[in-house]
Amino acid sequence: MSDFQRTLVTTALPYANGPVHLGHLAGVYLPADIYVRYKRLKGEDIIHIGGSDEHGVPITITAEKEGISPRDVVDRYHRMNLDAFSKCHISFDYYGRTTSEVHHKTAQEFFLEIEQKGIFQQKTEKLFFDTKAERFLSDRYVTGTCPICNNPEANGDQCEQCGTHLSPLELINPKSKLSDATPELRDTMHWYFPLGRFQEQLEVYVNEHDLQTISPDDVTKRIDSLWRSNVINYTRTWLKQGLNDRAITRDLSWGIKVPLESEEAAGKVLYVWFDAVLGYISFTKEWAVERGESNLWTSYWQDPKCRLVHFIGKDNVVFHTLMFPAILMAWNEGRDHDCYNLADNVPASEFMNFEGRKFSKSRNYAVYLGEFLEKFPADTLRYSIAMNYPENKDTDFSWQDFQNRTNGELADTLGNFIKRSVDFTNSKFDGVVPIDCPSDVMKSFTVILTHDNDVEIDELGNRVDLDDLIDEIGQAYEQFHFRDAVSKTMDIARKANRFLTQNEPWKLIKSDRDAAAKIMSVSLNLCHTLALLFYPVIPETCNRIYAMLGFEGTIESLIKPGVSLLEQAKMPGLQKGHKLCGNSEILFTKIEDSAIAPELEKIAALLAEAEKREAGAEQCRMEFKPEISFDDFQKVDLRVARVIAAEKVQKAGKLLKLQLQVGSVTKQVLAGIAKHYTPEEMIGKNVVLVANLAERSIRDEVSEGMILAVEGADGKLFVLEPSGDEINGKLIQ
Ligand code: B3M
Ligand code: ZN
Repeated sequence: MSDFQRTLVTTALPYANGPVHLGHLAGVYLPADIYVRYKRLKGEDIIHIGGSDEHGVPITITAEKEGISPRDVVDRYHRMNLDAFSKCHISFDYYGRTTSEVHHKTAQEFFLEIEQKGIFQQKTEKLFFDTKAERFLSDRYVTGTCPICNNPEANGDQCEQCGTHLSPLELINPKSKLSDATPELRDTMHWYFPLGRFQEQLEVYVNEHDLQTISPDDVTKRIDSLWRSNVINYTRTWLKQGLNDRAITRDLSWGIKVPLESEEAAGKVLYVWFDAVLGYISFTKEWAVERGESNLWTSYWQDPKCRLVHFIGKDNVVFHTLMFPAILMAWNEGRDHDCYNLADNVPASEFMNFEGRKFSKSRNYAVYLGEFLEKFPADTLRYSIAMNYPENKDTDFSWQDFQNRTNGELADTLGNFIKRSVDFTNSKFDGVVPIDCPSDVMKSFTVILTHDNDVEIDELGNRVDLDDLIDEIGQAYEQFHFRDAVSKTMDIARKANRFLTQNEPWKLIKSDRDAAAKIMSVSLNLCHTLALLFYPVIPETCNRIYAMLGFEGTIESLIKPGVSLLEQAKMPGLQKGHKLCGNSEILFTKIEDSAIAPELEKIAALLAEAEKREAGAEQCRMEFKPEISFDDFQKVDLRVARVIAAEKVQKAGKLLKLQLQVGSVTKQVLAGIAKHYTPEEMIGKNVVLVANLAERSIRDEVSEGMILAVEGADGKLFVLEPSGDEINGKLIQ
């Protein structure tokens, strides 16, 4: 396997602009915590760094809405999220904040390094300026009428009603959200990071992590470094389209100041994404200082023997597979020391839905982590969510599923097995392990049941040993298959439970006390094994099992560098004479229907609300525009045209510049379809052109008409394509 000596795990920094919900937990924080705990259990050197993303426009908007300062907003949610994470036993080694001094310095240091190398570009663009508030307005601060659906309250970046992504310049009657004033366009200069400059380097980097392109010799050696197909796909889509320059500064007051004295830099801050990813570095520095070894952070960032792993959701992939690596490449360029490692793996999750719907903070359809944990124990949630981990497709979490898993798997299987083993030993063997556990019996506990039909064999016809089962679990963790690892762990509990039930020590003891003693010593040792194996996912419960088994310290206290407790789980850990604590407890309380009934009611209400909203939207679509006369319609000149050339418009991610042949004339049209069609796909298509539309200019380009398209599911646009022979240039009527 790989020769990394330590691991740095980072988790996406949630915006300190709202509470984290179960979707966040499922996609990012829980899998990361499970992975980190698993590695710690193996005695490996690993740290988990996370924190709050405290910059960005949504935070200032919340502050303005509530009439408080951005600082108040981030203080509130930082505390709230940190508290929820800690209640959920997410064991960060450090949880920082991007408003910290160390972080501001770190981000500025990166900016200056890249600026001094002359890598940034500066470009002047036109941006709305609020003359009353004397501020440039970022997209979210502009509102106006949507040019697509006429919603009078569309945002400068997107229309919530029709879902279209917009630029503020496209809004009809734009207004500033700050003062209601009509903003004016002014020139503003910004720094751009030329992502395209790193295209080749990034391709080499991605190739090393893609099963399709990695050299065959490396596949087995670096199997844990291969990226999931979703991560590869998102990244490749970007690479294929060609990487563009990205603005990394903004005209805002809340954020990290551009660290230059020049007039141009005044009033500008770093773009929140440029600063946020660097938070991982700043927080590792702060962690090292807190430990009293201020240089220790370099062992995790600058020593190639450390493996960097980013846990994120699918919406953040390219920031972690392209932007952040490119920023680090820019830093590393021309240096032979203090170079940063690039991520070795980026296990990005798909989404976990709730009761069949996407979580949505803005629509108030969410279950927040902190609130959930006020009603139910963390471990039951952790287990259920781990079993629903959205590894390569979206999954769904429901109250029913939560209840079933808690009652059936945790309580009836795991809890029941542990309690029966301990109770029986307490009552019949004075709470003492009666004999040394025969390790061969423990190893093959799944087959000593002797009923032939109960023998567990794998597809190769081999007997399934405990060692093999544990190795498989380990492999699943190493490769980020969390659901697989946890369900295999539960399988061992199931087998252990069956071992106890089918061997019936309560009957056996009447005729053969030694035989019953043997069963109990194996069972108790399996309890010990399960406590270790389940530790990554339900740590609190495992510590309670440990206490019931008569151990003084917690499992954490057993963790030692270089000692694998996972290996120890394969062997008997309780020998003859070991005294249990003497009591037993119910590890998991079953969830009654009455406990989830109010939750189901709440969900039903939220769903009804959502449906009403959607029905409303549907109706709105059916409310036709005001009547026009036939003559009015006749004024519109619709023509069949053919796309003869197409290209992207620089700086306007949504626009394609199309050259259309309409009979003997050519016309240039800018169409907002770049997210839906590549230039190549458009060439050769017949389209419907509004040929007599007044000329408009967008982003310094002229558009001499428009082409017709319809919006399908998820906002995808479909261009109307008329078909027929020799129809080019013909009037549509
Ligand atoms: N705060 C976006 C998000 O929460 C952003 C992640 C930053 S990771 C460096 O989805
Ligand atoms: Zn709209």
